[in-house]
Amino acid sequence: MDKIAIDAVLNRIEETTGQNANPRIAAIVHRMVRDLFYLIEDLDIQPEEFWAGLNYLAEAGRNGELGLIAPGLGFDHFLDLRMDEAEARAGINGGTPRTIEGPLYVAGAPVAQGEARLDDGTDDGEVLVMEGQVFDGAGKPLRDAKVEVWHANSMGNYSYFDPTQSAFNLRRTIVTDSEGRYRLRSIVPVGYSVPPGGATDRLLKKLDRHGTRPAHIHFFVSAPGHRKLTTQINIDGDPYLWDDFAFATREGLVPPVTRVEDAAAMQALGVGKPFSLIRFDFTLHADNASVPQAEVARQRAAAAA
Ligand code: MBD
Ligand code: FE
Repeated sequence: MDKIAIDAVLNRIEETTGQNANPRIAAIVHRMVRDLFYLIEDLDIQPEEFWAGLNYLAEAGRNGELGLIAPGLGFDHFLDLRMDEAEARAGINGGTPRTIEGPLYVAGAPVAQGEARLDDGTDDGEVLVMEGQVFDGAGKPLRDAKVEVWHANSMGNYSYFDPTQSAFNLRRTIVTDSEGRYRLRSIVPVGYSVPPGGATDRLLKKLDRHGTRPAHIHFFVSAPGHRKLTTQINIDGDPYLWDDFAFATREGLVPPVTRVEDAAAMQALGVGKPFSLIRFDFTLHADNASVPQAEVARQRAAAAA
């Protein structure tokens, strides 16, 4: 069709919008419909392709996979880059880089003061100790900061979504001590892969892509008067480190991993084998009214601790 005819039908559709419409929603819907009409025209989308696409999205929604398709197509990372840019425009620079939350956080994890063991003892993976401090932008330690941490087990699966794991396995909230310190003992995670044969996997295969993330650990770090940080660290050496299906690996989020084989250190930890040690500090920005808040409201799973 020519542009005049397409715009004519688009205008007819938009004109049905009532006086009391929500202006933001109306603007978004008009723009989305317009862009999709032109996509149909420009790519000569056939009716069967249109319905296949609609039913694909419906299935992905029913199976809870939209939260995987979004990062797989780069949307989550794009939103991060836009937030980075908004902060830079407001003069907010430096600090620990953000990276995507992903769809696998569960609210309500047990809270511990200063340090916590995250694993329930059933995973034979390599023991991990991770420790560090939370600082403000001036380098002052933040006491009573909340370090919410969650990660996959050595099969790449997350508790709650993987019902074979105990409740809140590999999930905790750690409150920093008077020097802003946190410390955790856990097991080294393995990278997550999207469910085989699911909507995300099938889409990625059509694109000749994989659906694997490098091994990573998620964090929300928050303190009163400061912007909430959503980030991850990666386990260095993972073959997918810079080949993440969710595009979330960033410079500054790949700390060195030290292998500790010292007998006294192993004894102090109560482990009879070498373990991995990661030191990582977080730096938060002060609250700033001239930029959208960093905390993002979205639907999340919640369970009772
Ligand atoms: C994950 O573990 C994850 O962190 C993201 C972003 C997407 C899917 C699984
Ligand atoms: Fe993850």
